[in-house]
Amino acid sequence: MNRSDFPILSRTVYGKPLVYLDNAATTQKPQCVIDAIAEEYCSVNANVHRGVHFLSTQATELHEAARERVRTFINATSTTEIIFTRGTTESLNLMASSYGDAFLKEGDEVIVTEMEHHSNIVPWQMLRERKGIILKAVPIADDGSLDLEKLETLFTPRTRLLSVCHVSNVLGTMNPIRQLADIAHAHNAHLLVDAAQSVPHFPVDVQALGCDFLAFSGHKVYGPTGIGVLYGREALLDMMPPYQGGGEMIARVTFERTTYERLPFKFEAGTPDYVGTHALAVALDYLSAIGMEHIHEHEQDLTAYAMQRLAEIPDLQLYGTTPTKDAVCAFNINGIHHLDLGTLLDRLGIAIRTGHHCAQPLMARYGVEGMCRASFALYNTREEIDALVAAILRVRKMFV
Ligand code: C6P
Repeated sequence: MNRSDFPILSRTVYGKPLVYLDNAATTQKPQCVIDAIAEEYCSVNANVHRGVHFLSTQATELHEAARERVRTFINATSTTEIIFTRGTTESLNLMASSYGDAFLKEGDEVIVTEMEHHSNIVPWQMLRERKGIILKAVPIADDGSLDLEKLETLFTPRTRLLSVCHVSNVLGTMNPIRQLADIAHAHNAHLLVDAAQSVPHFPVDVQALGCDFLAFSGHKVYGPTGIGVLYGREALLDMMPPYQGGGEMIARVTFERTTYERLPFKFEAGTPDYVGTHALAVALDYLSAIGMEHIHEHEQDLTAYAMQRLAEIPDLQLYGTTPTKDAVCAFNINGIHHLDLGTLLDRLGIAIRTGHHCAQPLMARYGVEGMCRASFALYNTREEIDALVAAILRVRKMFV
């Protein structure tokens, strides 16, 4: 993997080389993505789907080509199934709102898991307040794997949706999505996948997974911030009402009645982030050129190496120890507060995330307030993991 494609990786912090291990929060951007943003503003910029003029047509072509690029990247059957949003969070809020309106009545049930990010919990709780739906959470085992037996017992005839992360942003657990799709469908429920932490790391094929909906963020997949995707099966999206009203999403407006645009525009009110969509497509091209299988292999090696090296540190507790685990290592060290450890590592040039990782119910499950988390990307190296371990040992000496 070519680190020199990522300009930020050559900078120093506090006079130390940057060791960036906070990739689950956001990934760094390759030069081609940065250039794509600058070039579009320099030479193409115009609003899309509106003008007949040259620039608007060109910007629209780039924007719709990006939709096709996303389609091929996740192997959706049609671009009508690719909705651009601001990110995973907005995709999941769109689901709670529109899917909630179309498919959920008072007393209907949505099942999530104990390892969900707040983005896949809070929108359903807000819907519960509005509509009186029932929200259930599948428990996890100590190693961070889903309790599939328990999951089966949570389904009732009122269960409409199972909504799960593909990969946990804290534990790194890779959930068996194909199996979960089969379980959900056997109970006449739909499956929504929060793929924020899987699309950046390995090939994701929505048809092979058998999911009904899938969400991810551009900024975690080496693209820009402020752009994301919701994939949905066309037949289901067709049955869902718009999420927001305004320009772009209408067919005809009178004061008496408004009709809506066809898919996917029905869900895309307002000027879209067309520079973001193009830059996202450039990021996906960059990943495809390297090969998602190749990236996965590299990150699996880093994850296994990091787990092994971290386990050598005395008093270190690892969270998430399933064999099917990817790109994330969460840990605490007895006697050192996670914020202190993160702050001191930062002074040594090492960026990790500390805190509750937007997964407070998961922290409660493990009886902690927070954790440290190192998370990997295609440009990380075993040497950086060695640097992390050496720095942790150095900090630990200050406390024992
Ligand atoms: N997790 C992390 O450090 P947004 O913020 O919309 O791009 O993504 C939200 C989100 C949803 N689901 C999962 C599994 C996630 O990991 C995230 C984002 C970051 O873990 C920031 S909190």
